[in-house]
Amino acid sequence: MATINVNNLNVLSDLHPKPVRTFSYGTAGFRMKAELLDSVIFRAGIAASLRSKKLGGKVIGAMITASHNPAEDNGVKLVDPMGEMMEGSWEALATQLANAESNEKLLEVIQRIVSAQGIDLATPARVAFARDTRPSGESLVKALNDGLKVLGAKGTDYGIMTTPQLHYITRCLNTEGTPEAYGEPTAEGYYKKLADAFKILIEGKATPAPLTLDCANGVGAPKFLEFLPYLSDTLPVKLINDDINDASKLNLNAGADHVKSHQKAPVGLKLAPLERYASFDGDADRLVYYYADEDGTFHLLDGDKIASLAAMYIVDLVKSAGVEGISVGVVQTAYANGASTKYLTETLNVPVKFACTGVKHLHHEALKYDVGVYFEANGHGTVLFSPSALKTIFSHEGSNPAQASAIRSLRALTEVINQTVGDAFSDLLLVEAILIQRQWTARVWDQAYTDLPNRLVKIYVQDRTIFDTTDAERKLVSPAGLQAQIDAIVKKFRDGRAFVRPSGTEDCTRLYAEAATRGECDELTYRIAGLVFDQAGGAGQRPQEFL
Ligand code: G16
Repeated sequence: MATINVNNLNVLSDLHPKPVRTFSYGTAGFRMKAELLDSVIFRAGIAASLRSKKLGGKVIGAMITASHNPAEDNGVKLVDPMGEMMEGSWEALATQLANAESNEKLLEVIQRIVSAQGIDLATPARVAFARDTRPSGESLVKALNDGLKVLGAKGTDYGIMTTPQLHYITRCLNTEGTPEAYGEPTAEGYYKKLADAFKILIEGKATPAPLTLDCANGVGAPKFLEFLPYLSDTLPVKLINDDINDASKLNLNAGADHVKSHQKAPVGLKLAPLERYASFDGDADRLVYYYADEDGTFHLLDGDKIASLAAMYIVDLVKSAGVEGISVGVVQTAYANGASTKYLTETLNVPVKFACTGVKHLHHEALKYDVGVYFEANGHGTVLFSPSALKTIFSHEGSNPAQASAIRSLRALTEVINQTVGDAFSDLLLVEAILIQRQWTARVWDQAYTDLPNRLVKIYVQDRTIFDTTDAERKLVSPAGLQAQIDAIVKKFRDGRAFVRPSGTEDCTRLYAEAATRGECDELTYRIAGLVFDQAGGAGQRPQEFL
């Protein structure tokens, strides 16, 4: 029976001392100021090794990124073998490893996990990892590598990649040579898979007008440039905010999170009427679209609009293909605009389920449908096809040319969509393919339903851990009494809805509000933001009016 080399552990752990601080695995992994992360990433390497051993040597992914956060932050997301976010129960184990106060305690936690999980330490462990463009990534990779050495795991460094590329590669490595083989485990394999499927989806259609793509000055920029040749001029795209050499620009007044939160164009972009624009976030797992109408009014096409477009298209395609018994459902969070839920359930007649914030929660709900469309309003999401749906789609040929063509499109759809996790490249191709097939502009897409005016804002407080929620994060249970005060304000606004929850990725709380008109929504937002700031230890400047 293999044992832990304690001397090796001590030597390596001494290189990555733990600061006096408590860490927790948040909405998407550990995430904070990069200077605090060295020991956390080292221990995440141990967590990934243990998880791999537990799963019989399957490859676990580790992505070093802080996604939409500012440049000085960083983090790590751990990826399970099929490319999905690591199982919830292991987040607690990773947290215990991160918080062990000394080498002795760290050894104790490892031993406890080994025994509780029935792990055979002799099982080999494999970990695939990559990082985004943040300068801190390089030294954090060293910490991760040291973590892998503790239990002798084999690490493979995929260099700089988008988060969804690493998720894709993890699944490919684990399914290689099996009937579920997902693709070639390389960036090239990823590009080819997506581009080939996209070309099938748009066969015979005219090339669209150019898309302007804001890359948040993040990893999406060099990677999309690398990807473009595979599309062979089928999709004209002009990149902006593509400077990865000046790290301070990452996500700064640019990218999907900025556009969604501020509901305006990113820095350096003047919107031409009725042209279409899109933004990635810093690690290219989120996507939002937008356009301005003739009078310059800004229109956002966020994750809810993408989910609605995808659901509409898939429902139509399933019907046209004449395939029986494929249920389509959508998963949203409390951030979903009320108008989108109404459109999905009442116009498209598709069931909608709600999950807590975090794609990991939505993903698991979406697995319950044959075709599960899941999107967060912030533009993070994808579509999952169940094994039985795939079997049906790939075993039917259709009894007439129209059905055969719909089946061909459905098959291509299963390939263009990254089924491991929300992926801005793949989602962009999905949206573009639908718009091209329908010959729709962004405005026509937008007309499916009208969003209730809404705001998503950050409120900075001294200690966000005093916030606790219930009811899928829609109600506060603490600070005591605050929810009742929020309810009293919301009641005064037509179609008013609002909730406050602590962020799991940033040191702030988030407030979402919607109401019948823009003016009422802004007033509602302002009043609740002020209330929370005053009653719950606001930090820095009191929230300004949102006009
Ligand atoms: C991550 C998660 C998303 C979540 C977002 C914000 O996104 O993957 O599911 O919506 O954080 O979470 P919170 O409101 O808890 O801060 P990303 O793109 O930053 O990895």
